[in-house]
Amino acid sequence: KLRVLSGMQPSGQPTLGNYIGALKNYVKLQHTHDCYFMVVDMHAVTVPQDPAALKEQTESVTALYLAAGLDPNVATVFLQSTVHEHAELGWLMTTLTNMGELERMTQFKDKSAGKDSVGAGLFTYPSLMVADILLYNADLVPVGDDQKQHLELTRDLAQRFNSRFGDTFTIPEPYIPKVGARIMSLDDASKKMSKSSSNAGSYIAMLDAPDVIRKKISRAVTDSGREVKFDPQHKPEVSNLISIYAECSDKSIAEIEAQYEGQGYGPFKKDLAEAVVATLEPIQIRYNEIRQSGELYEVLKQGKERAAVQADAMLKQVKEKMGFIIL
Ligand code: AQP
Repeated sequence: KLRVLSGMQPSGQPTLGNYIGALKNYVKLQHTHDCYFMVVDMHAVTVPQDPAALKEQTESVTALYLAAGLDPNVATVFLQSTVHEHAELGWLMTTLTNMGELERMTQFKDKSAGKDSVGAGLFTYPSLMVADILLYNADLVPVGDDQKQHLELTRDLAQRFNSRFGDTFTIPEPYIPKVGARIMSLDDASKKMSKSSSNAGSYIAMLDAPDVIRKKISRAVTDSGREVKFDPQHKPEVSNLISIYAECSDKSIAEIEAQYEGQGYGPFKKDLAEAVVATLEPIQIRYNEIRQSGELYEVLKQGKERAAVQADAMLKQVKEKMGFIIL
C-alpha cells in the first residue's frame, strides 16, 4: 500500500475550502492507502494563538476529521506536537534549506505582507512541513493548490538529502483534486477561502449553522451578468460557486451550467446553499456526538503511539547518516 500523509492547522474554524481541497480526499484515501493524518498544531503557532483557543481548535479539528469520516482504526490520526521527532527533523531540515528557497514561498509573502513583526517560525514553516512528510516516507500528500509550492520544496529537499547522505527518503507526490483545489473567498474571488480571515462572511465554516450558510451564500459576490457559466478568467466569482456546487453534489460542471441556463443567479444560489447544507449537516451532527463522547484524547493517544514508532525509526536513520552519535 502506498503511504499517505497530510494535515490541517488548528488556526481557526476549518472552512469548506479545507473540506473540499483536503479533508474530503483524506476520507477517500483511507481505505486504499496506509494513511497518517495529523493536526499540525506546531504550524498553527507560527502566527500568535491564544492558548485556550488553540486547545479548543485542536480538539475541534480532530473531531471534524472523525465526523467527516476518518476511521481512527484505519487511518492514524494524531497531533504533530505529541510526536517530538517532527520538531527534531524540522530543525535538521531547516539546516538543509536555503534562505532563498524560503524567501520565494508565496504563503510566507502573503502572511507576512504589511506586518511590522513577523515570527521567524513563519519563515521556516516550510522546513517543518518537509520534516512532517519525510518522517513517514509518504508517497502521496493530499493538499489544496496553495500547498503545491511547499510540496515542491519537500521533493527538492528529499533529493538533496538523498544525494548528500545516501538514499533515505521517498520522493513524495502531491495529490491535488482537479476541481476544488482552490476554493476562493465569497467576498473576493482573487483570494482563497481561508479559516484565519477576519471577515466571517468570506468563508463557510464547516460548523456554520444551516441558516448561516444560506445567508452567506445569498450574500456571496457575483458579477452583474446573469449567466451561470464556468469561466474562471471572466467570471471568477460564479465559477467558484459552480465548483463548490459540483463538489457538494454529484453533478458535473456542465450539468450545473445546463440546469440553470437562462435563469439568473437566484435559483442557482438557492440550490447551491441546500447542496452545501446537505454536505455539512450530517458532519455537524456527528461532530456534536463526538465532542460529547469524550473519545478524542483516546484516539489521539493511540495515534501518537502508532506514529511515534515510524517517526523514531526514521529520525534515527537520518541522524546516523548525518554523522550524529546514536547512544
Ligand atoms: N481555499 C482552499 N481551497 C482548497 N483547499 C484549501 N486548503 C486550504 N485552503 C483551501 C487546503 O486545506 C488543507 C489544510 O490547510 P492548512 O490548515 O494547512 O492551512 P492553509 O493551507 O494555510 O489554509 P487556511 O485555511 O488558509 O488556513 P490559515 O488561514 O490558517 O492559513 C491544505 O491541504 C490546504 O491546501
